[in-house]
Amino acid sequence: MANIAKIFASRAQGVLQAAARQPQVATRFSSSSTNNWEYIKTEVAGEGKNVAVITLNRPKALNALCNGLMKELSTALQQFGKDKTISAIVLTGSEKAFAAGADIKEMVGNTYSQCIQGNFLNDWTEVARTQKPIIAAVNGYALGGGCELAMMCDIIYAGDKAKFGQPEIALGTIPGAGGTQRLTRVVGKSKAMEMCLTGNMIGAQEAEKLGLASKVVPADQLLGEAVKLGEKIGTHSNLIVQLCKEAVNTAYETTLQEGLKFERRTFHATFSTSDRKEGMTAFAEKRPAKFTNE
Ligand code: CO8
Repeated sequence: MANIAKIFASRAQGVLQAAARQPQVATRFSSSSTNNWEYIKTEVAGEGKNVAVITLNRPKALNALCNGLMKELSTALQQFGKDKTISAIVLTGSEKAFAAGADIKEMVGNTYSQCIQGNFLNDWTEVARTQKPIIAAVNGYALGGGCELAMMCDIIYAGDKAKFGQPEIALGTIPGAGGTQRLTRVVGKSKAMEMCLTGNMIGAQEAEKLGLASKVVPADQLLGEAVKLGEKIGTHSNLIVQLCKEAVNTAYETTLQEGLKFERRTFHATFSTSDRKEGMTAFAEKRPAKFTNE
């Protein structure tokens, strides 16, 4: 037993030393967008230029999510989704607002039949459909559809002044893109009910305490931290990251027994990949893995 413990300890030390030898990545941005976006900005960031950054860019309306913005966001996500050089995507807004919700002025005149026949909200599903990991970097207001958009992402990092809320009730409507569903799964019924029925906002610290955000950082460091997280994810096999994301998401969408079965089968499936073989071989040989996403 003692020998086994020693072998594990020495292997673990080897891996940690190998990790420590890896160069520290400096975060930098380069504008490489070729699209003429009206409502968003796109860039690639990170030492390996493998993290896409999508910035909601409608500052005068606090990034209210109008149809045009949601269409551009969908298109950008599809483009980065297909781009093999991109390992992770960061979605962010401005210092004042991640997004203050769906565009109230745009939808004020909508009728029920227009909502149904125009498939209102259809462009909102792309974020949740994206196979690559998406990190929401939330500064300022994330309200209504803005909070829902952040919750569609895989990980939320919050700036220390971020505010989350579902204020639709004050407008005579209810959340329509996951506010009553995703929020309840994350923070539990009592808190979700309180937020949805009062419209009260919660701050970044409380969001972290509730598990809505996984980290709170000073506002001016938020984007850098989110990109660093994307880079860290990008050091692993993109293929296995995708499978892992799918398995975690399955926990939200099915029963425990079905989820465990899906996880087990997906785990088995990793044994058909070169990257699983490389990852374990590299561990045994005490060297960093070279993943090929195959
Ligand atoms: N829609 C349209 N315009 C907005 C929105 C919005 N959601 N939020 C802010 N704006 C506009 C304001 O009208 C104002 O424009 P203008 O200068 O032309 O008057 C500008 O942004 C700046 O806003 P304020 O002057 O109000 O800024 P303050 O700092 O005083 O207040 C607040 C900031 C508290 C965020 C305030 O703007 C506010 O309460 N906004 C509305 C928040 C809200 O109710 N969000 C929920 C919207 S409904 C929704 O999201 C439903 C989602 C359902 C699914 C998706 C459907 C598509």
